[in-house]
Formats: sequence, C-alpha cells, structure tokens
Amino acid sequence: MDLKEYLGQITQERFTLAPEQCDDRQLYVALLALTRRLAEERPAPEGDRKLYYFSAEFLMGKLLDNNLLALGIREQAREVLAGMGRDLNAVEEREPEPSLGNGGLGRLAACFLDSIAALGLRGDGVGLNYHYGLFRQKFVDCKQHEVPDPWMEAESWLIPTGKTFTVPFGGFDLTAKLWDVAIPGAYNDRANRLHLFDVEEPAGAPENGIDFDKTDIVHHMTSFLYPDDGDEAGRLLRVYQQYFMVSAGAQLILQELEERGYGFRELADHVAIQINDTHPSMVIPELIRLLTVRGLTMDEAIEQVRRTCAYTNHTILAEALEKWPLTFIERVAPQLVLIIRELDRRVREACPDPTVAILDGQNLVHMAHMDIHYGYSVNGVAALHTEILKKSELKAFYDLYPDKFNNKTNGITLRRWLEACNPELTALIDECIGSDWRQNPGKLVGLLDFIDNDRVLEHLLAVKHSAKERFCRELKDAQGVALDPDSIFDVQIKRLHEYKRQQMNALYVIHKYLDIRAGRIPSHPLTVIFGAKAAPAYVMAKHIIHLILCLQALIENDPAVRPWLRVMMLENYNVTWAERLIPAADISEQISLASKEASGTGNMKLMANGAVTLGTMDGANVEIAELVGPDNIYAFGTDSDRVIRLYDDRGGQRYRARDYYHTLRVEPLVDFLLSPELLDIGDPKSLAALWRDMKGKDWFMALLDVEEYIAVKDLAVRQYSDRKSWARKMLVNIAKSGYFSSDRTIRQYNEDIWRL
Ligand code: 26Q
Repeated sequence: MDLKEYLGQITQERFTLAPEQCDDRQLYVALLALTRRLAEERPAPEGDRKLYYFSAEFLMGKLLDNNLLALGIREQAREVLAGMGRDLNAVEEREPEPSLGNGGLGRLAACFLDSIAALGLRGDGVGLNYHYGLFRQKFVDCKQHEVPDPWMEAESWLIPTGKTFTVPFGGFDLTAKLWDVAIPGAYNDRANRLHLFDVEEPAGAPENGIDFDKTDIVHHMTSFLYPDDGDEAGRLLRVYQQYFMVSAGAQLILQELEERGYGFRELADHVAIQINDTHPSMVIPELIRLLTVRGLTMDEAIEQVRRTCAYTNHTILAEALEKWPLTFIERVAPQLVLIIRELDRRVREACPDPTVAILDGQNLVHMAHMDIHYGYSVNGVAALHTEILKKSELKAFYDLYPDKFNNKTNGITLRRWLEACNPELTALIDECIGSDWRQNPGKLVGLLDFIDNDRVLEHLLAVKHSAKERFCRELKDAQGVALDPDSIFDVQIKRLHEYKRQQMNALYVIHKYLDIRAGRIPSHPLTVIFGAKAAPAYVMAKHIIHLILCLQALIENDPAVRPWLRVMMLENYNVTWAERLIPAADISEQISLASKEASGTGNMKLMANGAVTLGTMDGANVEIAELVGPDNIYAFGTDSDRVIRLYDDRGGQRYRARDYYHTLRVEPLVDFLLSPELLDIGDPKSLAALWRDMKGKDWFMALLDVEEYIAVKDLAVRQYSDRKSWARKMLVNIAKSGYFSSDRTIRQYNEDIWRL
C-alpha cells in the first residue's frame, strides 16, 4: 500500500482536497479513517476458544498513534506528513481522548486489550459507551468542579456493527446497540474488538454540570460512568447500567458461540469470561438464565458458567466491595432474583459458614461472593495483594477453594508507555541494546551493562531534561503555567483517595514551605506535581484537592519561596497528560497506606521512564523494590502487617491520630491548614473540616508515616544533586521494568486461567 496515495484518496473523498491543502484537523480525520479501515479489515486471531474481558471501564487514551504503531505504519505516516512540511504530533493533538474510565482498573483493561492483540490471542473487550464519560475537571476558586466530557465526534473510532440485543428490564425492554472499536495487534496482522453497548436514543448533555434526571433510565443509561450514587435513583441507575452491559454481552457471547457452530453445552470449552472487579458480576446469573432459556437444566447451566467465568479483585477497601439490595435487582432484573436465591441456597447447603453466603441477613447480594463460588479463578493484581486476600480479606473463601486463588501482577503496555510516549528514551535504549526488547521486554536488563558508561549516563540525563522541557512547553500552551525544567519533578498522579495519601504529600509541601520561610534553603529546587480527580460525592477528597490548590496559590505568590518550591496541580488529569508527564518525572510518588493499594500501575510506567520510586511497601512497589534493590528506590513507612494490626480493635493497639498529631514536628504542619495565610486564600470551612479529620480521625493514617516520609523525601532531594549516581538509579529502574510489561501479565493469564 502506498500510504501517501491512500491518504490522498481519502482527503479527496471527504474534503475534495489534496492532503497538502488540508489543515491538521482534516488530516487527523483522514488518518483516522485510513487507520480505522486498515484495522477493521484485519481478521480475528485464530483459535476456537475465545476470551471476553468484561469491564465497566476501558481507559483507552487517544488511539491514532497507538494504532499506527500496531499497524506498523507510524514511521511511514510521519515521513509522508514531514514530506508535506507537516508534523504528525500536531495532527495527533486533534484527537479527543475517549472518557470511558476513571483510574487504574480502566487503564489496566486498555493495556490488556493491547497485549492480548499483540500476542495474537483471540479476545474481545465488553463495556459501555458512556457519552459524557466520567466528567471533565475544572478548577474554580481552588475547588474541583465537574462538567460533562462529550468526547464523541462525528468521526470516531466507533464502527457501527448493525447488531442489537434486547435487554429485558423489570417493566420494560431496552435495545442495546453494539459499536465496535478495532484493536489491531502489534507484530501480527490480526485484530480483536472492544464491544461497546449503547442505547438507541441517548440523552443530550446536561446543562447544569453533571446533574441529570437519574430516573430517566432509558435515555441516560450510557450518559456517565459511575453516576452519583448519593441517592437511591443513582444507585439504581448503576445496577441498570451493569445489567445492560452484561445481558447484552452475554447474548453476544451465545450468538457468537452458535455462529461458530458450537452447542450451548460446549460454552465452557470455547469461551472464557474475565470479570474485571465486581461491576460485571451479574453476567453469572444472566448467563445461567440465558442457558436455561436455551434448554439447559439449572445444574448444566451452573456447571457451564462455573467453568467459564474468572474474577479479578482490585481492592480490599470495604466501601468498594459491591453489595446490592436484592430489592434493587427485583426492580431492575426480576428474572435474576430466583437464580440468585438458588445460587445462595446451594452455597448455604454446601458451607455452613454464613460469612461466605451470597445473600446476607439484610438481603444484600455480595457480588464478589457470587464470583468466587461460581467462577473457576480468583486473582489478585500483585503478590502482596493476593497474599492479603488469601490470609485475611478472603480467608474463608481461600480455605474453601485454595486452588482457585492465584496472583497476576499487573502490567503496562510498553508500546504506549515507553515507545510511543518517550521516543528519545526509546532511541537511547535501541542504541544501547538493539530493538529486541520490544517483543521480549526482559531484555531491557541488558541496559545494566552500561551502568558505568559515563556517556550513556549523561545521555540518559539529557533525555530526561529534554522530556521535562517538552512537558513545560505543553503545560504552558495548555494551562498557561511556566515550570522550571531544572527543578526536580516530583510526581503524584492517580485518583484522589485518602488511602493514596495525597494529603501526606501536601504536608511535605507545608514542611518545605516553612523551612524555606525560615531560611533553610533546599539543595535543589523542587516542583511537586499532582494529577487527580476526586469522585464528585467524595467530600474529603475534595477538601484535599482544595488544600493542594491553596498551597499552589500561596506559593505562586510568594517570591521568597517560589524559586525553591512550586506546586502544580494539573487540571483534568487524563491519559494524554500522563503520556506527557511520565517521561518528565524524576520522583514517582507511591505513598499509599501499606495494604491498601492493590497494585498500582502508574508506579510501573514511571519506573520504565526512569523515575525513581519514593514509596511504601504496598502493592507492586514491593516487587519493584525486590527488582531494583534498596539503593534504587526510596522505601519507607509502616509495613502492611502492622497496618492491619493497627486497624484491629483487639489488643489495644488501635491507631489514634492524636498520638501522632501531638508531636513537635507534626502539629505545626497540620495546624498550618488553619494559618492566616492559608485561610486568606481558601475556604475556611473546607480547610477546617480537613484539619479536624486529620488530627482526630485520619482513617488512612497519613500521620503514621509522615515524619519518615519527610526524612526520606529530603534525602532523595539531596541525593538528586549527585547527578551521576542518580542517573545510575534511573538506568537500573528502566532496566528492571521489563517484568512489568502487560505482555508478561497476559501470557500468565493465558497460561493459568484462559488457556486460549
Ligand atoms: C464500587 C462500588 C460502587 C460503585 C463503584 C465502585 C468502584 C468503582 C471503581 C470500585 C472500584 C473502582 C476502581 C478501582 C480501581 O481502579 N482499582 C485499581 O485497580 C488497579 C488495577 O488493578 C490497581 O493497580 C490499583 O491499585 C487499584 O486501586
């Protein structure tokens, strides 16, 4: 194929223009059409067993660059454009980012689709096509505001399939219309699909923020991901969404099974379903229902489903473990109620322990329990997390089914998170060790041969500096703020949650601010960068955003402090911002309260781009620490065993925030929230609420580790000045990041769970 000619054909068809006459937007539309066509034409990978990955979120990010790369035409496209005096990057800027996810779980699903396709495995994603996404974040008066994020344009990656399915809700039927996004595999000529279900008549965008009539289910089914569940209508809408997704998805699976020429009694031989957290768990009773409608007995249907479904757990936070009142299911999908009762009855018959039942005393349906009893695999997402599931959170289940439990440490696609987002580092790696590491990321360890090579170390520092300069330009263009690329970029990017302890990082900023004001100047200027969205109804998370934005405003206007310390909270942090910022990061903040972060995946992305982790022994940080060794990570904090004991009521060891607050070093930092200078900028009510919570409750124990955190971070800042030694740390981190390729993770899922 002559790419230039093909592009010319498309711009003629669409705009009656030659490519040279098109503006960036038109070139984007033409490249989108071209890429979409090439991907769409690819056949599915071979194999008579097929995976369906069910997830409420798919945080795909922009797709043009990634798809050009997978199709093997990225360099060609770049050259064709360059030949016309145009820049592929500028064209790619025009693409809107799909807003179909929220955080780690959604981005993991996207990395997995990329790897499944790259490995030539047959596996599709199943989810919903949210029109206004999660929300777009705006900052007004140092506070987060939410507005709809209408990312879909007339020209998009969505392929109309013409397929529809009828979803039977209590009292009405609703048509689910199927759209597909093609997922081309790198290194092969096949493509999988992401199946996104939608309603036929979606509602327009709400006028007033993200408020809408949550009882208008038919039109708002696919408006937002995680609509506000502060009231019953919102909670019900979530259950409607979940059933809409799984019923349509289950019908699609059975339709494809028939088309492939298999009988319904052969489901488990030809299909694997991965349930990404509990949001798609109703696929279990729904499939059982559909199979019995198609002639299977209850026993047969349960057996097929039990051999088909596998469940991934992403959290041990109690508030995230879904429990729905059976009365909700009665309203939404009454046909599932008898099935769920029957599933619960069988569990009770087999195991007397009431804590493993599906229905509890208040008739709440424990979704995870259903997954564990009626699936064949339960996996955690990092070694520590899986151990905690087995030893404490899900111990009763582990005792029942030890063979079902397994660990699959998360991974990231290095195609997006290194090759595409950091071309200069990629070129340096290629220069050192050749290009094999792409298909065999373990080979990145070859970089260790260069640990004493001054030229490579200097080159590495230069690549980092240039990424920082690039980020500064992009930030200046987008948000008008000019940062200093010579300062240390200290980066914390993740959803806002108390357990992730952005508030502890804010306390460090206060410490540094007070130090500088007192004349203690740090050895190197520091820029503390945050990116985070708070769930709209999560009040404490919003207080923390407010605090960070107030600190940012305070320091921006303080000429004595600003040369040494800056705070920057990015507005509307998303995949695109992550791709810009991660190559530029020096320090990777992974400071969750040990035991609470199941894995983390940003930690892996930052490591692969040469940032040094400053973190607790939580989630995959533990595995990072083992790989890089103590000299190449700044590890600190209370370990997970002790944290678990501190939550325990017995033995009088329970954590009390005030014991840690009333110390010489901590009290002034917390009390700074009520200082005149901060109250002058911020909302006194919000700051006081956060202050009260921190000193009196501090449920996620920020004060427990704050002193050690400050000491270790100060050490990192000091050691940054020894540039050669820092470059060695960077090199070791990059060299050891191959283990975290999602290609490795997917191979393990396939070998141990899917067997495609
Ligand atoms: C729960 C109840 C009701 C409504 C919504 C939810 C809900 C929504 C989203 C619960 C959880 C989520 C998202 C969880 C998530 O993103 N978890 C992250 O998953 C990553 C991939 O495994 C891990 O790396 C992170 O550690 C984990 O926090």
